[in-house]
Amino acid sequence: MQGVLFDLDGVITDTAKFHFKAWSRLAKEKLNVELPKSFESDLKGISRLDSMNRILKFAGLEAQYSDAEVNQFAQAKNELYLNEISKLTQADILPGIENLLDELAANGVKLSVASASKNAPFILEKLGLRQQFDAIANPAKVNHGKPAPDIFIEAANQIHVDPEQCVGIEDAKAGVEAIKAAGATAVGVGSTMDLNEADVVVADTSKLTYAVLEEAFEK
Ligand code: B16
Ligand code: MG
Repeated sequence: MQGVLFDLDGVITDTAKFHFKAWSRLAKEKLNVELPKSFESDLKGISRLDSMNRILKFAGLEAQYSDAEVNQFAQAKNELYLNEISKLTQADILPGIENLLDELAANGVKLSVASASKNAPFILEKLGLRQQFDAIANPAKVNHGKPAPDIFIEAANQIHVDPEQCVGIEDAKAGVEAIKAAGATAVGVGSTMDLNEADVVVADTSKLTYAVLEEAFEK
């Protein structure tokens, strides 16, 4: 294992609740629609614009707005979201992650972020983790979102490691599919039922160690 490719939301920190809060407010205020709680997990790993389009579809409003209006809604959601994540601190790092990053670095493993979020650099800065990573893949540079492999391939390219020599860590089904499609080893965080395509699944981030990742890689 020469590289580890990290998803952000749900692996390094839990931003899904802030995404949901911002999307719910946007949907209520601009579309007069109440989003069901299931959207919190359904939008995991899905890009901002794809999320917006899914919400419009749910509301039965997909043909009602121009591209410019849809973009404006997505931008308004991001402003609400930025307000939430500006409060993030080191205390919001998920359990076990700081230890894992130290262990991996001590073993000479390169670390890269493969998040769909354009806010990833800002979030890592807020968490005090920006310097721990060798690279952050830019989602604006890739053609297809998860479950396509693009962002994981880009994250591996950024650290100059072949995806086959990397382990990817994900909490979303679309993300696990993306890791496998990139040719890397997939470690899932969450329920085995949702993440059945992963090579190894752990229940939560506190179970992520160098040994678990190395074992998944050697499997
Ligand atoms: P932004 P991940 C994803 O992060 C989130 O899970 C998803 O809900 C969000 O819409 C997407 O990032 C885009 O985020 O609006 O900040 O660019 O799980 O890929 O780390
Ligand atoms: Mg995620």
